[in-house]
Amino acid sequence: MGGDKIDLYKSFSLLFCTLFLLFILQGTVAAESAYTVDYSTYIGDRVVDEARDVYVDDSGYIYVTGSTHVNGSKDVFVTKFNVTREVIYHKTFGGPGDDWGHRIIADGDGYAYVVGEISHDGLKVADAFISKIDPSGNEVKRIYIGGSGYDVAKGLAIDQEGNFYVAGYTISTALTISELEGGHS
Ligand SMILES: [Ca+2]
Repeated sequence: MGGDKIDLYKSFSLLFCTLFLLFILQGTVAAESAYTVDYSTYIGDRVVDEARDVYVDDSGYIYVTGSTHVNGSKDVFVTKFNVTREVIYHKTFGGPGDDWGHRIIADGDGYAYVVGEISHDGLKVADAFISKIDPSGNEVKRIYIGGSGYDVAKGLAIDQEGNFYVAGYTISTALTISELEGGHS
């Protein structure tokens, strides 16, 4: 991963995401002609990668998630930037199939929480998941939510008491919740 790599084919989504974020941060845009780009970068390599969500915490750290190619399949990625746009960490994880991070948020202590879909344990269809990433980029917890069908989490929120709310969709008739034991990447 290199913050200064240039690959026009795969980075459009992240570029759009970044630009959108920076428009909001500037907060002084009066007209379309006044838009300026404060910063843009690329994440990934020479295959199609896609950023799906971006979040800025109260300290100005920026968190991005989506999907990137790793060893022949798509994996979830989580990238954190500091206020000067330096990469704090870039981590990937997932199963043998195609995996996605769809939504990311962070708490006041710098922990990031990402939801999406992961095909794990040889499953041909994905389960929804929620992962907790510590401030250094280590995945400290992953919980699967799924059944026999395709399950995906696309929305995430935390209330003031630390309760998590996950939204998504499923074609399973019953859902179970299980925590990944060890093997965090
Ligand atoms: Ca994968």
